Amino acid sequence: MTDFQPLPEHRFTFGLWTIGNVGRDPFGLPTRDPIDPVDIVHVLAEVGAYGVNYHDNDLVPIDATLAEERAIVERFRKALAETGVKMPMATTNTFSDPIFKDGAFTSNDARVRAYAMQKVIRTMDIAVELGAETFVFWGGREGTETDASKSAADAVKRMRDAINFFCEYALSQKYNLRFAMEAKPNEPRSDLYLPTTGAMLGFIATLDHPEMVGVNPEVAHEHMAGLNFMHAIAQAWEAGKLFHIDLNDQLFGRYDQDFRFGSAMIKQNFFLVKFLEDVGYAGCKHFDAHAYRTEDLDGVKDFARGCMRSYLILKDKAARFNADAEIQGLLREINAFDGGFDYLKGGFSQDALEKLRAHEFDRAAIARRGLKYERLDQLTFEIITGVR
Ligand code: GLT
Ligand code: MN
Ligand code: MN
Repeated sequence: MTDFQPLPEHRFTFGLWTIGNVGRDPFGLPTRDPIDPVDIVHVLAEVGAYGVNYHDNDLVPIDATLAEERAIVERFRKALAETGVKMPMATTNTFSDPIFKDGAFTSNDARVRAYAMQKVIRTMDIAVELGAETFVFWGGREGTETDASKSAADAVKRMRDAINFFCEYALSQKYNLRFAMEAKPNEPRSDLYLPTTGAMLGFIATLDHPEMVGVNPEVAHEHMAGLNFMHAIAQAWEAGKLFHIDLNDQLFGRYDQDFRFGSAMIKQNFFLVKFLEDVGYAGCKHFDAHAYRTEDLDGVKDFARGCMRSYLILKDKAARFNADAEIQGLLREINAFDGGFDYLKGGFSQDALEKLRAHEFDRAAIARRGLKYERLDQLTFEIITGVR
């Protein structure tokens, strides 16, 4: 049994924009005051997080001079050193400023595309200086309201050109950085390009340096599309592409709510945590979420502690699932026939083909077999709810 205290080895991180979220929404003004990035670092140290992530403009205002930028970065670096909070992931804001109203890398305007690329390169330089290992791309404006405006195929090509350029830049500078692409189906654009983690994985395979690029899937973004997040994570993991993860929560089909991890879909969260723990995912677990608009700074701390505690509670539940004799017995029974047909495991051969052709299946008998998933799922529920 554990006391569910976050430890550095859990690699729990929060973005400056998550703790610093002021509670603005499309219908309402901020409900909290902005927090200085240095104070956010101290809040994260207080709640026991491992690290902080940031967008360039969470830290340095978009119109800061180079001298101002230097001073801000140095002050931030000092706060990291003082607290021991790490800065493992950075990203570029290519969505807030009006210049990005019709996209950044996919804009029809070459000036906008070039400006976005310059902004990324500047962010990358500082991020590396602060110790970043992962650089995220979330294309919040890379999409359309009307498809009369541009070719969707050109948009993908432009996106590819930009990412290829950044890979070459990182190689030319000998930066030890991995890129992680984050998909989202819509919001703030009506439709975003490359809308799911699966779409991102397909895109990455077409890059010049696919080995440098993976994904940063976010729970809420796949839930907005009604998809099973754990399945997306499993596909990314199996492909060696799970470079980072954005944990939060919300029900299917809603806007991007970015709720506290564990707050909405507990069973899905359980299978997600179980997957990450079973495979030994060792990357950062970033809570890309924010406190309800109702909260003050104490509520923000409750939110941050809640994200980490819920993860650790579900990790404990996953260990109970794995140690439960009845569940493991059922799983053995369910997989009892997994050992057959060994000759198919080596892939195609003339010999395998002939054996397969000649085999007579008792189709009806195989189909009649009960699979015990009702019992298994009930036991899972009882583990999660603490009855077992
Ligand atoms: C923004 C978005 C997130 C992305 C961040 C990275 S910014 O808050 O909703 O999902 O991960 O750019
Ligand atoms: Mn989100
Ligand atoms: Mn995110």
